[in-house]
Amino acid sequence: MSIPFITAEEAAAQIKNGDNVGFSGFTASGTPKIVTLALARRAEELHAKGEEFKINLFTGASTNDYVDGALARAHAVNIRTPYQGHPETRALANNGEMHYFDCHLSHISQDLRYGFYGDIDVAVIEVTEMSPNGEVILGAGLGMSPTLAMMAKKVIIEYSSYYQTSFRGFHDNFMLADPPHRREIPIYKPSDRIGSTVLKIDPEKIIGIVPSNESQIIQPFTEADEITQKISDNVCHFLASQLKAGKLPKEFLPIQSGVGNVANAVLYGLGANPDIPRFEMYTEVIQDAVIHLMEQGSCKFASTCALTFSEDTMFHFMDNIDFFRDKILMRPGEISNHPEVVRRLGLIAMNTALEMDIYGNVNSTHVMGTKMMNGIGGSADFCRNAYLSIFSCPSIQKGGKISAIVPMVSHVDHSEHSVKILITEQGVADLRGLDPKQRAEVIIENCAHPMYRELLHDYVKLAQKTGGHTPHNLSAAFALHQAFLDKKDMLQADFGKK
Ligand code: 0RQ
Repeated sequence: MSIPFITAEEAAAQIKNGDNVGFSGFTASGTPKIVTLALARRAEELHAKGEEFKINLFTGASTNDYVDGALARAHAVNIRTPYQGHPETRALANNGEMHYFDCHLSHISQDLRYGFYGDIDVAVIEVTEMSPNGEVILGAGLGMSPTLAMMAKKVIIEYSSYYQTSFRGFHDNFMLADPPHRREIPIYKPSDRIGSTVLKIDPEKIIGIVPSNESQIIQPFTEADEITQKISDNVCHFLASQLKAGKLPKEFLPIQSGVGNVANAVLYGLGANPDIPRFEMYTEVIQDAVIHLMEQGSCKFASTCALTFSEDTMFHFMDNIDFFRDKILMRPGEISNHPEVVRRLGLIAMNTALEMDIYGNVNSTHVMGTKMMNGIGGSADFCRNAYLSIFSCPSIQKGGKISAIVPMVSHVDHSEHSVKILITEQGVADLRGLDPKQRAEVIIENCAHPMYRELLHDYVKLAQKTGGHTPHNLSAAFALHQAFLDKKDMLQADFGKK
């Protein structure tokens, strides 16, 4: 059968109010681009006529302005999951217009297959090559395309000619059988391929192909500032010291690294550190730094779900694609982040926190306990199961008006039972083997900013009057947060009168 070429508008017209719609991609990479823009225009036109139009939006991870931005501006999203990082989507999540539920990225594909969220009415999948029998080569982000392709009642293909070089060979499409039939995932080292380079989509379900040449538009990273550099130095020295002390195998272990400036600086730092052996990565996203480290020889291999490169790096990658062919595999998010593999390979997992408390609980998602920032993303997939789980962040924010070390986190994403190491620009708190009272001492002394240490010690003294294994004074535990909300400065908290 021949599959017709259609316009983005014709494709968008196939999506109905209330549909569950799944999009390919992971972070800003590999998402559809022009179908979503047409869908946003369609929503605006229908709203102008007084008609309701909202979809339920499912993706592998966060997306970009083509998806989250355009659809949020068009007020076209009812339910959103599993992760977002766009200011306009964030605003809708926080003002209650959009129902956002934040979900582990390794869970979303299986939760859809389990039927937790209903059917997928339409999937829109970006591809870079396609054969008439429905075999496609995906783009720069794999996300949950295998699950979407299997579940969707209708599939729209956005055929991208932006990628000028063939991506054939970089993908490892694989889908797990669901319980009670699930077996082990046969990945014993980051470079083990378990699936297929092509994704097979039933051609009967494909309603049309929309040609596109839109770019990914990913901004390059800014140079590391002094604080970011200090955090990166602390992470690198800590890992080198663990190797020296025999607490990490001498071959080193694969690295998972979150997204952002700290993650980027840490990777450059590891690459430049003569005490760190050449390493592999088993991670969910690779950014510009990894390409540089591969060319330099310090990163040997990366298993990832997406290539989240700035435009210059993407062109550099495509110009030199043969060099990278045996060094990168892109897998579905449920495999790139799978706890079974994370535990087996013994990853060094490095993620970023908004705030950490004196006992080692971490908040990555909610500002002052209430306002959603992005979501948990893949951080917990890795943190809970890693060999070493490290969380880092600057010790203060907003010119010192906020301390990242607080008596009790205002929202818990990663509990004290999963978090092993905390790192700020001030230093490293190694929590392994410490009881809560010992942890509080180490975290305050090594990680809190000096301007907050006395206040935090005052809290500990007050909490110890209540006693217990993990001392807290429940009416004072959020005094720093309350001081920021009332007086715009956590330092105004006062434990003297409690
Ligand atoms: O505010 O934007 O107004 O300047 O939060 O903070 O320090 O720039 O940190 O951009 O690295 O993001 C945890 C959000 C960190 C991110 C988080 C304010 C601060 C600033 C941003 P401004 P920074 P980053 C891989 C794994 C969860 C998902 C995850 C994240 C803004 O890393 O979303 O790990 N992680 N995914 O001023 C109030 C505090 C604050 C605060 C920072 N305690 N209170 N505001 N800020 N701390 C990715 C995937 O899963 C695909």
